[in-house]
Amino acid sequence: MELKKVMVAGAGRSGIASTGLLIRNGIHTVLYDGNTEINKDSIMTELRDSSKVEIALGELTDGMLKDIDLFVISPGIPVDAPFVKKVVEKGIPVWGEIELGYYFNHGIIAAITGTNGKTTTTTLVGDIFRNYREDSLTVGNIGLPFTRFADSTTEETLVALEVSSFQMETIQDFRPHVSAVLNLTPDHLNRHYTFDNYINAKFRITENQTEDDYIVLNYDDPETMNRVDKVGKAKKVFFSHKAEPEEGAFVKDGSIYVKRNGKTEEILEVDKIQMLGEHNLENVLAAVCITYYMDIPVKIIRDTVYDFSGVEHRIEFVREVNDVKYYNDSKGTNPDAAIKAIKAMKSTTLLIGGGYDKESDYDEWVECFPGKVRVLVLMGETTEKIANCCKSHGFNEIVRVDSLEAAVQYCYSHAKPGDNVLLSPACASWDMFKSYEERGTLFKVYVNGLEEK
Ligand code: UMA
Repeated sequence: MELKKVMVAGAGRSGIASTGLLIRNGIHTVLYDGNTEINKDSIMTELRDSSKVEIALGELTDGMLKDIDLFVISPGIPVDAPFVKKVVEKGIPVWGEIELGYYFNHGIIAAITGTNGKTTTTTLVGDIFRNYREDSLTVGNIGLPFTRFADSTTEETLVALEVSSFQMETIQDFRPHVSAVLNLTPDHLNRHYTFDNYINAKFRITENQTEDDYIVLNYDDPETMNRVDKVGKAKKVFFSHKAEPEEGAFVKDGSIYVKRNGKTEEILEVDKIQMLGEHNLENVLAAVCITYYMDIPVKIIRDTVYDFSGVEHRIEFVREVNDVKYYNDSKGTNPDAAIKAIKAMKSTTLLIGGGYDKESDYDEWVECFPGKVRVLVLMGETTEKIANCCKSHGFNEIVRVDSLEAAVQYCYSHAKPGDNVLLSPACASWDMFKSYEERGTLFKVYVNGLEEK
């Protein structure tokens, strides 16, 4: 397809990166956003070469779409948004930001999705890549848009790419060399409506792969394995900490092994992994599997895993004050992730939860409170929904606050020596914050401001 004039929708991180890529490649670009309050000048400054860019704000009109031969949407924009439907009706192709990046990419992609563990696994895979080859990238849903770097890749570049269900809804030819689906539990149902739609969006990651590619799947995850026969043409390899799959990574006698084409090789010792929790063992197994099948030497995989202590905002230890440990799990944006954080706590916990309503079901989360959570400090849009759920499960230790700072102050005054304070909201952040990163960063600022008594 010849790209002469492209419209990019959404002036967030992905939209600005996509616009930058297009203008770097000499393509006339219109950056569109529904929000009329956006500051055009600051976007123009960020884009540097602004001679090839127009910015259009407000309602999308027919006039704005004149001569547009491709419409690129940011992941936060639903494919059924009325303005996107209008574009489709006009016969203009609609790509997501990942598809645009793929169009300009030359590198070898390992794409990683799943409900939880994506960021940790992608970061670890990216670290292994970097220790093997300087020419490598860690990008995608992780927070650094793929389009920011896609056109600077060479055939040698190793790309660790985190992808979300939102991003997979809008691919066309996107074909990673290795794809990985880490696990599947209900999430983002306000956007995808049903769990099945959400799963189908995620499995599009395998759609264009061929026999020369690999699909890495979690052998222990029932929802993933239920669909194993319907998944793509690529060679399937598995990871498991409970069983020994025919092909892939597994745990035996305290070590991780990989079995490939009938040959088994020991990779590393489980005791030497620094990250807490069973879910992190799964993340390591996935990363081992992905990189081993990309022929990265075992020594590099092993040394990188031993060095890796986890990622920011994911069960991140912040500080100990008055014998109370504070953990930032702002990335616990759905009940499943938040359950994993509670399970990783070694003593009673004051839990800070609640936020943007993704229409999740909180029952399983609340069911794991007894014996672990002393008090739940609630904030944000989902406060009453979660409070009602707690009531129906007989959990009454609830406190309502109207800010994150107040939540931290409450925990500081009420925690007993030996307790943990855990921010793990089970909800997205978008009701009170720009992102989970902003929420986690502010939490750390408040915690770092607490004084020893
Ligand atoms: N907008 C419209 N119309 C709409 C909706 C949004 O014009 O109907 C505009 C908004 O006014 C705003 C822009 O779109 O200006 C925002 O775009 P965006 O929401 O796609 O945000 P980005 O900053 O581009 O961030 C996106 C991802 N955001 C989402 O998927 C919601 C980031 O994932 C990702 O890190 C980033 O691209 C870089 O690739 C965040 C996320 O929460 C971390 N992801 C979800 C998750 O992990 O669960 C999927």
